[in-house]
Amino acid sequence: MLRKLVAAAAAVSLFGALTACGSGDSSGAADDTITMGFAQVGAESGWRTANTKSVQEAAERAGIELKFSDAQQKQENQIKAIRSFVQQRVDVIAFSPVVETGWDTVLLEAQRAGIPVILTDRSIDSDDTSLYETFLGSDFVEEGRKAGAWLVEESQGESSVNVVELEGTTGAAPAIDRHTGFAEAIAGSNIEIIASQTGDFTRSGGKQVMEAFLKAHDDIDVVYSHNDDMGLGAIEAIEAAGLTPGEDIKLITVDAVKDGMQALADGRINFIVECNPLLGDQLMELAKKVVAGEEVPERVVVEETTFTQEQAAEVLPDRKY
Ligand code: GYE
Repeated sequence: MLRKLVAAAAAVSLFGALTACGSGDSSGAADDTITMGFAQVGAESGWRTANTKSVQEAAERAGIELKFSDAQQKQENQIKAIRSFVQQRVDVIAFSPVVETGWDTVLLEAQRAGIPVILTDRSIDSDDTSLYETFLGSDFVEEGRKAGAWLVEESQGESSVNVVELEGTTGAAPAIDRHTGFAEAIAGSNIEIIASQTGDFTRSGGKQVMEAFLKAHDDIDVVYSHNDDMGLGAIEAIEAAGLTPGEDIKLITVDAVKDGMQALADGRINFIVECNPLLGDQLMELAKKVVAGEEVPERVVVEETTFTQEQAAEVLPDRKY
């Protein structure tokens, strides 16, 4: 509400400025094309690559002009990108916050400039929900629960199960929530997380952390990885240690990108919880509504499933990403 008032005030003062200097054709204000500033996290994983492609292609289809920036997993870069979008007076800003906290100042700047913000993929942790119009993305806690529930089912009859956890980027919503959901699902069971460390959602990070885990523990039964890429890195470390992934050490991952699904079908991963990166079309639809001043839901949750090894083998030939 406040944002709309500020936007109206900004529009009035802009109009005033334009008429005062007697020209109105150079600002782009008369052009109907929507310009979106999109501040992406980076290119850390197969999921991210698929997400970027989806956003770029959907913008093209929707006739939205996209200003795209890659923050290389650094919050300061994303903040800079958002500031520059504000300066360029884009019509709408969409971004996937690399971490959950520390956004209020820059989002207030966007709000004061009358530029609506859409959160996509990851959310922020702020008391001020007027700083963004809507959040389009997955339920990461639910993803963690699905991973834990599968393991509880699988571990029936075992006396104890030792899990090592490869966490996503520290402070990122999917890392926090996937841990929370998993811990909730295994509570009171015979399953224990014996070590947990960040691999920053990258393949090399997953490999490095798994190498260290294997050196420190000789009783690892299961790897729970917050994404496929870190799991694929862990597979390399497990094989290098002379063990068989999927058998000696089981793996559960999240995402279901092609490389992950291939490893699942091949028996090197045991279970994958899907996280859908194809958010582009929904994002453009929301952007059009927000720019037109129409109501949008506060939260749009993406529907997702899970895959066993058999299911992966079935769907793999048609997998788009
Ligand atoms: O699971 C991971 C990526 O935010 C849901 O980020 C996304 C996560 C995804 O790096 O692969």
